Amino acid sequence: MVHKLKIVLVGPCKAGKSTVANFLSSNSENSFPEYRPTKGVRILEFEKKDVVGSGTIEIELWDTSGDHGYAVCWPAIQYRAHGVILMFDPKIDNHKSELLFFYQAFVAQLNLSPRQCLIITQNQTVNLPNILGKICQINGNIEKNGDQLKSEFFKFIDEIIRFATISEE
Ligand SMILES: Nc1nc2c(ncn2[C@@H]2O[C@H](COP(=O)(O)OP(=O)(O)OP(=O)(O)O)[C@@H](O)[C@H]2O)c(=O)[nH]1
Ligand SMILES: [Mg+2]
Repeated sequence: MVHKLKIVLVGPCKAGKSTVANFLSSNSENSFPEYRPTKGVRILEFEKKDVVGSGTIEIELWDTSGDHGYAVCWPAIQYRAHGVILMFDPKIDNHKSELLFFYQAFVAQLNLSPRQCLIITQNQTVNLPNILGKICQINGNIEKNGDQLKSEFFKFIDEIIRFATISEE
């Protein structure tokens, strides 16, 4: 039985990772302060109640920096991760190629199934290269799509729990 899930949130700088991580982990109202780059990684802990077969489970959301200068920390960040969320902003030049880079560096590196992976696209959903086609993609706009973003995130968590439980058996 899984009681703690480690989910790693990766993607280029300014993709909106920390903003979305704050929104998903708290019940507070949305706020969009000025952009402040994450230094290395922040770990946000929160609970999901009433998980079938597990009761309450603890979620560790690892909100990483998009700065490749922290790549020396990536093996520690990847260690025993149950799932990866990729985030990017299609309006920013080079974010699509960065997305593929982070896919290779995290999802492929960890040999994860598409079910253990989620793509959050800032403000919209877009067509993605075939290699990412099996991964569920959701709109990360908090003001317009906040409720759905939260419910899709928790559906993703349920899917990972199911996957982790089956793998343990
Ligand atoms: N209005 C609005 N602004 C957003 C939303 N999501 C992110 N932003 C803004 O977009 C910028 C992105 O900042 P962060 O979330 O810190 O970006 P990050 O991906 O964590 O960047 P690094 O930590 O440097 O890797 C911030 O200025 C946010 O306020 C959103 O849903 N709505
Ligand atoms: Mg950040």
